[in-house]
Amino acid sequence: MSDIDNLFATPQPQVADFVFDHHVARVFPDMIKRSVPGYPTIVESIGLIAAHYAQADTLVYDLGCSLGAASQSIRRQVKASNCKVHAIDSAEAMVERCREYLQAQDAMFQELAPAEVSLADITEIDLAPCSVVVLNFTLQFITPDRRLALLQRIRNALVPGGILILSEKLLFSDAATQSSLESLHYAFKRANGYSDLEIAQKRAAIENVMLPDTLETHIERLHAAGFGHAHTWFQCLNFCSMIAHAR
Ligand code: GEK
Repeated sequence: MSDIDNLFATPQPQVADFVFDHHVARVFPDMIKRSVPGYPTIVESIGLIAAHYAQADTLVYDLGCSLGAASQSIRRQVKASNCKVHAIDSAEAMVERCREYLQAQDAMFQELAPAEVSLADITEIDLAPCSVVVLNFTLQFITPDRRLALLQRIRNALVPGGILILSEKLLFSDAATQSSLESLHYAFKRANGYSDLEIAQKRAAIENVMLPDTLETHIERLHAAGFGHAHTWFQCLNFCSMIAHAR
């Protein structure tokens, strides 16, 4: 169902800003696996973590779900009764394909938690009572001045004992760490078959669209949003995933 990502393989006179359109949706599983170190482990573990924290009669949200990889993992592993997955994305091309992927999963497995997919901007919707919320590499695409308000709404929708799983590319305030992990990330992409041209053009396309923060900024913002303890549970190079606990 997924094609090889060669979107940036030919020279482009002017590299346009990255958008989640039909071209990206078509190659997305290949693109994210070859670009984000640790992505398969993170996705599989999100199901495990969600299963541990999901509570009966609540929702599990997958916000910025793309093609629903995290939702699929959650549906397989969450066993809490009357627990439903709500996957949301603002890109029509992603939502269309996400529905197809989840229907294909329905045809292959029994005993999956039910799932619903919606087209919506996650900075504008009301959230229902939930025990687990997943932002798997989504917050970095939200305009920085809207991030705190989104986290506050998530915090307020979480039931006691609920958690947010937040995965992000990281920046490092220490220049030597930043340079070391950034060059290792490019090495990771080269090892996965991307050329220097593809890496440079993708970087140009994404630099105004995806704005990463440092781990310190994330933790401070999570506390400001009303979360209690927040900690990393995974890091591979400059990509990490955190758990933030609702008090
Ligand atoms: C995964 N979580 O595979 N509202 C809803 N969706 C949004 C918004 C918004 N305001 N802004 C961006 N998105 C996925 C991967 S990709 C990460 C997430 C990446 C969506 C956007 O349309 C895209 O599908 C997703 O956030 C980011 O587990 O491509 O690096």
